[in-house]
Order: sequence, then structure tokens, then C-alpha cells
Amino acid sequence: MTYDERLSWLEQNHRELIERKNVPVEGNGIYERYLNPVLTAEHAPLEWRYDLDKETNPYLMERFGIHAVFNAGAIKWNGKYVLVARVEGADRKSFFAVAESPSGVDNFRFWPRPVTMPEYGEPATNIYDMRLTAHEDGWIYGIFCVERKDPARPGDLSAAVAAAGVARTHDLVNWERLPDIVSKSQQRNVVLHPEFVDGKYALYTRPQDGFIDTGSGGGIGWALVDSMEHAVIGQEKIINLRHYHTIKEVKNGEGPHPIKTPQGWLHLAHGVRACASGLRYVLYMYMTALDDPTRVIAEPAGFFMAPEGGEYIGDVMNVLFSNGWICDPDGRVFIYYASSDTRLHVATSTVDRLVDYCLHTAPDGLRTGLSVEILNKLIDKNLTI
Ligand code: M1P
Repeated sequence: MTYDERLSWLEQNHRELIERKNVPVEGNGIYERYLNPVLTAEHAPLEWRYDLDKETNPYLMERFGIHAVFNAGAIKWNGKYVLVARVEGADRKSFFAVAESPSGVDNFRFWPRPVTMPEYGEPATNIYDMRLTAHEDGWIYGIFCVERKDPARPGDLSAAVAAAGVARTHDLVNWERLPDIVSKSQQRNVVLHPEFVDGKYALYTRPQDGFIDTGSGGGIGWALVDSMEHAVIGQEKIINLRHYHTIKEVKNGEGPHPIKTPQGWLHLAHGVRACASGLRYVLYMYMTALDDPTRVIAEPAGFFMAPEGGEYIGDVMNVLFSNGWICDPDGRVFIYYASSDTRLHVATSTVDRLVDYCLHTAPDGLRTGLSVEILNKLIDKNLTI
């Protein structure tokens, strides 16, 4: 192919990918997955990946490899479905980039430039997994993981330290970086609750003993802080516990901030268990009380979503992860979830259906005998119909 032929081939493929219509696939009644991923590495604009100057790039080869697009924060913004995605280069560094769609299920296009996130303190080696919260104080906050090499272990080239970075914006283009959240333990998966609680900012936390290992961290925590400009986590209360032989026995983490419903706060989270093939990440849901967001009022047993088909395969196999969903005023919910740290998908449901799922699916009895009891009750009921 000549340079010009190759360029038009690239442009046509990119256009077709972005304009491809997405369709729902009938499922379990709780949600519908969509057929195609909504964002992939191939969605990255050609201007990011290629030097388009014939003189300096006569072979029209990639000059900046984009490896994966996944774990996106989500928000409805100026009538558009907007994602702040984790984009990972071939160099393994992640950065944030905004993509928008008119429908929420297809036609996602990246804005022309990635987010230039100001640094705070020691420049980060890597940043990822932004949770977006349009807070009642009027700002849109992004809280994300900031990863730096562990200075205490200079000889160990895989030793890292995770902290929660904070930035706020009014337009998703200009970000004001605030100090990283101060915490006695490492923190990843920190999420800002959208409302003040007792006049304070409320954070979902995930205390962890090490960079990967949550150890005695116990589960998803909750902390109140006076200010987001100097957030200091003091008292941390574990509100969603881990349990032996469940989908979250190794660790768990809050997904996006919860959705307020008349029946309570609706939460989406990820749970991790260990198996012979490594760690398995699935999504689960729980609800907390409106008058006390730390009190769990419902939690269906097991996973809400687990990898299926091609979702099992990717850079980090057997992983579903979500840090973004959008609830429309009509109650439709768009759940953006990534598979195997490689690509981003959407599933849709409604607030009514998700609340029904949470309130009418039996909780985990934590042992086989109780699971069989629950199953027999359902069969007995069906036999009377
Ligand atoms: O590789 C799976 C996920 O691992 C981490 O999540 P957690 O802190 O809960 O273990 C994050 O690196 C996340 O981005 C990644 O998807």
C-alpha cells in the first residue's frame, strides 16, 4: 500500500469502528449487555498514534502505541454520556482521556487531547481508575489511584505505593489538582459520596496493607473529612465486609459513587477471590440506608456480573471492573464495565430493576446447606404456580 492508500484504509477502519451501531443482548432480566465494546485501544484517534507527516513517517507506522482503554469514570455532561477512561500506552503508563457519546451505548469519540493532569508532590509513575462525583458543593471531583515507586524498597523494582489523588473541575478539561488524600494505609478505590453527611465530605475507602494486598483492611470503608482541599482520613469504619469462601474473600472495592433511590443507596462494587488461575474479579451490588449510608440493608449473594466469553481474555485475565455508571432522569442506568483490563463495555438496566434485584435476591448464607435451602424454597414456590 502507498502512504495515501494506507492512510485512507486507516481512516475508514477508524470511522467504521466509531460509527458501528451497538445492540443489546437479551440476558438474565437484571441487565442487558451490549454486543460490542464501547471503547477499545483502536478507538484512540489516529492523531495520537501516528505521525501523519509523510516526510517524517514515510511508512505511516505507529509512533505511540495505545495498548488498552478500560476502567472509566462516567458522568452525564451537557446532555452527552461522558467517560473519563483509563488509557494505557504500550509503555504501560496510564493516563486519562475523555470520550463522549450521544446515546451512551455507541458512537463514543475521544476529545482531541488526553487530560493533562497536574502533578501533586512527587510526580506519579502511573495514574488510573478515576471515580467522578458531581458533588453538591458545585464541583466535579475526580478521585483516582496515584502509583509511585516504594521509596522504602529501592532494590525491588515492583514495589509500589498507592495513594488517592484528587482533582476537581467545572469543564472536564481544566483540572485543579488538590493534595493526595492523607491516610495511614495505602489507598486505592476511594470514591466521593455525592452529598454532604453531617456537614462533611464522605469517602468510600479501601484500606490496604500493601500495594496489592489488602490484608487486614477488612473491606470497603467509610470516612468523613472536613475538606477536599486537605482531605485527611481519620476514623475509618468498614461498611461492606469480606467473608470466607465468597466472591470477595481476597478484596473488594467500591465502584462508582452510589445512586440515590427512594429505597436506599444503590452500590456497585468489585469483589476478588483467588483460584488456581490467579485472581478473579467480578462485580456485585449492595444497598445502604438513605438515613445512614453506612448501614447495609441488602446484598444479593454472589456476583452481579462476571466475565463471559471474550471478556475473560485480555491483559489481566478473568477480570470485570467498573468505576463508572450513569443514571438518567427516566431511571435508565448505563453500567460501564471493563473486561480483563483491556476494553470497556456497557450494560443497561433501570433503577427499578436493580433495586428489585437487590431487595429480592437472597443474601449469601455463607455455607452450602443454606444455599440449597434457598433453592428448595424457590422450587417449592414454583411448583405451586
Ligand atoms: O487488574 C485488576 C484491577 O486491579 C486493581 O484493582 P484492586 O485495587 O481492587 O485490586 C486496579 O489496578 C484496577 O485498575 C485493575 O483493573
